[in-house]
Amino acid sequence: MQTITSSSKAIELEDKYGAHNYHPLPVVLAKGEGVFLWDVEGKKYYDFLSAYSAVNQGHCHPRIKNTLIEQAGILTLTSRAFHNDVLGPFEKYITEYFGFDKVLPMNTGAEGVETAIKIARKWGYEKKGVEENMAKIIVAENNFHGRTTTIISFSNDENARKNFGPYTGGFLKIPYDNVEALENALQDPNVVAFLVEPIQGEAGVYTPSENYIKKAKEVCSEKNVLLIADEIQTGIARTGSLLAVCGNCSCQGHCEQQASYTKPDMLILGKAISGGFYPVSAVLADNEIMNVIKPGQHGSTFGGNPLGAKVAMTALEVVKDENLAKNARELGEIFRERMGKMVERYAIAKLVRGKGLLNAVVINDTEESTTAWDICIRLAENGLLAKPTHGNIIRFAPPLVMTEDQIHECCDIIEHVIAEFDNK
Ligand code: IF1
Repeated sequence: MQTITSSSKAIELEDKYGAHNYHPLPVVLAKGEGVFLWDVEGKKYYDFLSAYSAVNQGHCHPRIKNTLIEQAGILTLTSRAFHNDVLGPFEKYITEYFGFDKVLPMNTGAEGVETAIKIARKWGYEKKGVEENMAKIIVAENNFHGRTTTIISFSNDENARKNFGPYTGGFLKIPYDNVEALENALQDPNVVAFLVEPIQGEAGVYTPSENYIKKAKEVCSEKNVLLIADEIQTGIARTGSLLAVCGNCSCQGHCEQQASYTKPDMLILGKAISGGFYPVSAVLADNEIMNVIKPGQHGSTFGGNPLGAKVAMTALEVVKDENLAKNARELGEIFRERMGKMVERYAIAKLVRGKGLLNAVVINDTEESTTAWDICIRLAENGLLAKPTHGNIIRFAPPLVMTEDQIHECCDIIEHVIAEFDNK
C-alpha cells in the first residue's frame, strides 16, 4: 500500500479512485485522540463533528480500544447460525441499560431503521389487525434516517432521493413538531407507527417544542400506533441526557421514574453505541412487539457478532463511568451562552440552537451562499473542524469528553473567525 505523506496526494487518490459521493473539507486526517484530530502534516484540530456523533466517547478511547484488541484475538464472527458467548451478556446489558425487554442487533444506522420499519409493519398485521399490504408509517418532513432505497423514499431531500426510484410506498409525511398534523394523520386506521427523530439532526439541529415527543406518544397510544424514536444521532448522551427522549433529566439511567421521560415503543440506536470503533446498531422494544419476529424473518451476517457486542458494552460503560450525559449538558449550556452573545454581536451569525453538545449556528446568508463553507475552511485553518449543513447552518458537535477550558478555547476560535467574516 502507498504511504500518504501529504494531504494533496491523499485527496488526489480519493478523487481518482473513489466514487464522488461526498464533498469533504480539504483536510486529510491521520490520527485522533479524545477531542483532537491531526492531519497528515501534523496539524492539530478540535473535532466538532465527532464523526456525525459516532465518537461521543472521544477518538480512540483507550478502554474501548483495549476491548476491541482483546476480543479480536479471541473470536470476531460466527454468524447467527450458532450462539456465541458474548451476545447473551450484551443483550442483557443493553436492554437493562435502556429499559426494554429485548434487542435486535444490526450494524449500521440505516439497517436499524429498516429493522424497525419491518417490525412495525409485521406488528401492524399480526397484532393490530391491519389488512395485508395496507400498513402505513407516519414520518416527519425534513427527516434523515439513512440512505437505503426504502428510507430515501420518504425523504424530502431531492439530492438524497432523485433518480433512485421507484420508491417504496406506505409512508405518510407530516410537518415536524406539529401534534395536530400527527393527530390528523392518525385518523387513518392503517397507520401502524410514527417514526421520528427527537431532534432533527440533518435538518439543521432542529429542536422541537418541549413535550412534542411526550404528546406524540400520547396521541399515538390512543390510536394503538407505535412511536419509533430514531436516536441514532441524538442518543448515547449527545444531547445532555442518556437519550433525547429522557427530556430534562441528566441522570445516567434510562430515566423511567422521571416525569420528562417518554418511553418510545421502539428505540433505534447506532453510531456512538460503539464509540466509533465498529458499526453496531440496535432496535430495542418490549416483548409484545419484538416477539412478532420469528426465525428466518430478519437478520444480518455481522449483526450481533462478538466483536461488535463486546465493543458496544464497553462503549456504553464509558458513557456511564465518565458521566458523559452530565458533561454534555453542562458544556452545552456554556457553548450556547457564549454563542448567544456572539450572535448578538455579529450580524453574520443569525442564531444558535441545540441541546447538550448537539448545536448549530445559523449563518446570516442564503442556503446557496458559500459563506458557511468559507467559515468552516477558516475554522479549520484556526484548528477547529466543523461542517456546514443545508448551506448556511454549521453543526457543532464535539466529543463529549471535552473539558470546560477546552470548550471556552473553542468558543474563542469560533468567535475570532465569525468576527473576521462580519467585517467582510
Ligand atoms: C452520511 C446527517 C448526521 C441519522 C439518523 C439514521 C442514520 C443517521 C438520525 C443512518 C445518519 C448521518 C450519516 C451521514 C451523514 C449523517 C448526518 F448529516 F445526515 F444528518 F449524523 F448528522 N438516523 N446520519 O443521523 O445511519 O446508516 O449512516 O449508520 O454521510 O450519510 P448510518
